[in-house]
Amino acid sequence: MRRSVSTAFLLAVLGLGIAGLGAGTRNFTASAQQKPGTIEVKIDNFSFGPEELTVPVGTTVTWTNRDDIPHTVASTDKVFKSKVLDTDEKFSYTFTQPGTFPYFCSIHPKMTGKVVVQ
Ligand SMILES: [Cu+2]
Repeated sequence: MRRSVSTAFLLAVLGLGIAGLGAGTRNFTASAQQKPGTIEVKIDNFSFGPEELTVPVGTTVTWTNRDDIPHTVASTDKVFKSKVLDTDEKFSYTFTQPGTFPYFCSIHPKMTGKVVVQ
């Protein structure tokens, strides 16, 4: 009798522990999805891809020049500006303020893009 009671008690504790673990895992997943990370923008064939993107505050955007000619990444409002990027060179900027950040290539001003930070 005593043994069966303690077994039932143990099973109950185990069950609570597993339920708690499950809740913990869900919370962890939710916060991981909200965490800002790094977003890649490819420069290729005289265009930025994606041309326009929306990211959470704190996100780092990395532009990589996949074209075989040099380009730059220059903020229209002079918030950031890369040096001239040769093929496969990268430029990164971390967006710490919400807002809309249009940019262009200063060598080919018809190349434009936009980052919206929320
Ligand atoms: Cu360019």
